[in-house]
Amino acid sequence: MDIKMKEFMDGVKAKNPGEAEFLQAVQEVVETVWDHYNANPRYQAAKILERMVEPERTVIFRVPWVDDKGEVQVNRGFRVEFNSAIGPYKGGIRFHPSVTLSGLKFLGFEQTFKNSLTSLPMGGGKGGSDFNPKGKSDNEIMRFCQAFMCELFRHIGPNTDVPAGDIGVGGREVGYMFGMYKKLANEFTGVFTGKGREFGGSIIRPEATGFGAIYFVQEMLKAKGKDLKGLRVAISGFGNVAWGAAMKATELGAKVVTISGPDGYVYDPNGLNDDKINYMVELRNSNQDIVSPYAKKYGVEFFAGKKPWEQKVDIAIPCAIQNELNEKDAQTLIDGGCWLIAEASNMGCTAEAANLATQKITFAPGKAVNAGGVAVSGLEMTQNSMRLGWTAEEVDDKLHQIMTNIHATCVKFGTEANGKINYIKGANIGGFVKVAEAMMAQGIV
Ligand code: 2IT
Repeated sequence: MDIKMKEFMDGVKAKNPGEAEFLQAVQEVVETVWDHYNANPRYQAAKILERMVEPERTVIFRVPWVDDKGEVQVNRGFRVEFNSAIGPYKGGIRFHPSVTLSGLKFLGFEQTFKNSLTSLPMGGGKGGSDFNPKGKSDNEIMRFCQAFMCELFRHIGPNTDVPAGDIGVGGREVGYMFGMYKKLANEFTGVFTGKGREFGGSIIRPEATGFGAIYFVQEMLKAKGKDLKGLRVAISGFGNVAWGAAMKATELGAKVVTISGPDGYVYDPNGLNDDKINYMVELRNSNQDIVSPYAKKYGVEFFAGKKPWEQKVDIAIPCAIQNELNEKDAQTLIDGGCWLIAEASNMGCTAEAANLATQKITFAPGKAVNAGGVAVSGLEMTQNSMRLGWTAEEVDDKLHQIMTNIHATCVKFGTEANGKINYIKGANIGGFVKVAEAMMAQGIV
């Protein structure tokens, strides 16, 4: 490692002790933008990277609520407002027991580059809570969302910070949080995205992350002179992202042979179909966080406690959570003939897995692959500002165009001397340039 880069990273480590996920995300970006950064002394003079790795603001708050038994519960709430150089803070809210400040800082940091890649005017932010939705009643979910919003409402706004869903936060939770915001602020604004269609939500937003991921994979295949038809695809997860990706991949003729949950994974050699995809949604909505009933219903194999990366596939698309695919998994996939890994989850691969896949096969990072979700959130903000709603076709066309453009950006900044596309480098430099230039223009703030 370059000595100056090591010094830089040592400084970040000293300031953020123990924040493994955040440091992992920073390291990946710093490694890939370093040469570009050094070639621009004015960036260094303005300490652009030093400022970029420091969130503009972090809010941490107590979320007390009462469960169905009348017992008081206390969770921790967060909002990391990372960077507002190119637009209001924008990013999802995650409810998951694994949520920590480090996790949300990594997500907010990644979101800044991802949102820049979409070309829409959105800064980066992320929030959430260690609240575990598993097994909670609808009333408990509502009370928690309301308690969470009782504090968060004073920090957000349609021109300040616009949250959305993420793991554990879907249309229902966004609805409850939006309702409480509206009551407290006494304003009907587009302060959230992923809203219900009846109150300003964009058509295609639920599908957007998964659809966008497959549009991006299509572009990756096109660059290789291939297409999706007949390819075997391993997907992990069974939530919103997995659902959209499975639907679009299946529609385009691929065979999606796995889905997974915290309990293990299902191997379905015939591939998913509409009926099975609908059942996946039913499973998710049951709040039980298990996929094993799928295997029982469709008479296929279930592998308890395992991840789907041991199956022989052409393409692997992690759609669940960070670091769900490690170096050993990547090696197993490659040994089984897999030739493309596209992260639809945020930082779905460990650094070692991502590097191995970049060297040996073709790899694309989450901030490019999954940007379709936040891109359609950006389009929802546009529609809210115009007080108009576009048709499914209009939104889908725009989403498709944005994903094609992000791929072109990766090609522009990531093509190596040997002609290979380094998507990590392409996405990081592509995302970095716009934020850096905006920060330069705005002075030391
Ligand atoms: O990780 C992500 O990009 C999201 N959870 C979506 C964020 C958004 O604001 O739509």
